[in-house]
Amino acid sequence: MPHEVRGVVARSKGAQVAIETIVVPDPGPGEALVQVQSCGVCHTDLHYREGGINDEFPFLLGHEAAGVVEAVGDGVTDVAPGDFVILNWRAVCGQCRACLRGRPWYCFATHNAAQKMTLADGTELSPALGIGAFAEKTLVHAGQCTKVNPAASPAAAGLLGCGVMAGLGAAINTGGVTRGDSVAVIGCGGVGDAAIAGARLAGAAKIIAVDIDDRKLEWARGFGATDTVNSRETDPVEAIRELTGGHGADVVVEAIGRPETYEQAFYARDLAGTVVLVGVPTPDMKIELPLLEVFGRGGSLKSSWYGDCLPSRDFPMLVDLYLQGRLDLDGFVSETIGLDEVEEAFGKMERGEVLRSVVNL
Ligand code: PAD
Ligand code: ZN
Repeated sequence: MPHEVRGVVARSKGAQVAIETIVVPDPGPGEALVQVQSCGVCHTDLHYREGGINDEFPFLLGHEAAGVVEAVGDGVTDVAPGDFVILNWRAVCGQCRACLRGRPWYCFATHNAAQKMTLADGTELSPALGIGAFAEKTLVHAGQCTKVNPAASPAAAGLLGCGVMAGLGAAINTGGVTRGDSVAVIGCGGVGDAAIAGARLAGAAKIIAVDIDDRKLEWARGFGATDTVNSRETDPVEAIRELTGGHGADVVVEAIGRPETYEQAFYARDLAGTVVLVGVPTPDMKIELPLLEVFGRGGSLKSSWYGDCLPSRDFPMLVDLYLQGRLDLDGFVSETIGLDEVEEAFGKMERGEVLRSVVNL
């Protein structure tokens, strides 16, 4: 029997989102039906609504979620009804060339549910990042459910499902930040602050937060920034060099996705340092750099998708660190809201008033 639930749908490009009745099928082979408890509002949901990802409207938004498995389809053995899970958008296939090379965090053929959720009239929905969790229930591939300790609050745990994992992983997994490193993070929204928290967890000695908003810099200190730079007032490249003995930082994380801030990151790193781009640019953006500088500075220029995370490895570990009080996930939850407040939350996000608004269901 299909389930009729409420969900937040973006019908067409730029139109305000609205709550609609969603029809969720029972799980087929390899699938899981999840009762969503919390789902964070991420920038990517807004990108979907604006048609910035693709044109496959209508979208069922929401993808940064935690909940309880209600039912599973045939052949599912890793999760069972009653399990507390974080939903992920990297259900690795185990068979693509990245998986076969032992690098499943680059998996090129991740799994999603085979069946479609629909509107009441049968119109097929495109779930954001293959999840669609601004809904009372959602249908995913069982591999998209990562079991974690149920002692964690769903609002905090769910954030590991996207933005916080992306930032933490950009620092730890992609950037390889380690004990004693100097790290600079440009852009201190939810993703940048998570990179700061990740750098602190990894033992970085100096963590420089850069933003154009003093309120964001204040929050960044709370997550572990040792120094802050308002780049509206101060040249961030000069400031980062000054704070690192004139050299630049070992690892610079760009968490905005703009050419000018990428360029700052490029010049603010030490020789042989690492730049990690985790901010998502738009298709029109271009960057020009002297090739001799690219060569002469050595080191590496990397980009980070989903923090190069492996959900089965990283989510349970990070939830445990959270429960031990070593990772402040609650600090990312600026407010909890209802399903009917997602549109308002987009506004707050754009005005920089929140790190994360989290829908509680
Ligand atoms: P956000 O809008 O909350 O944060 C962006 C921050 O950048 C804000 O604090 C701004 O004040 C600051 N900022 C803006 N312009 C500048 C500037 N010129 N100089 C300095 N600071 C500036 O977004 P977010 O933290 O949720 O997301 C950040 C990016 O990460 C965004 O592009 C998002 O799409 C991307 C993202 N990537 C992944 C991934 O897998 N790579 C996952 C999730 C989100
Ligand atoms: Zn996201």
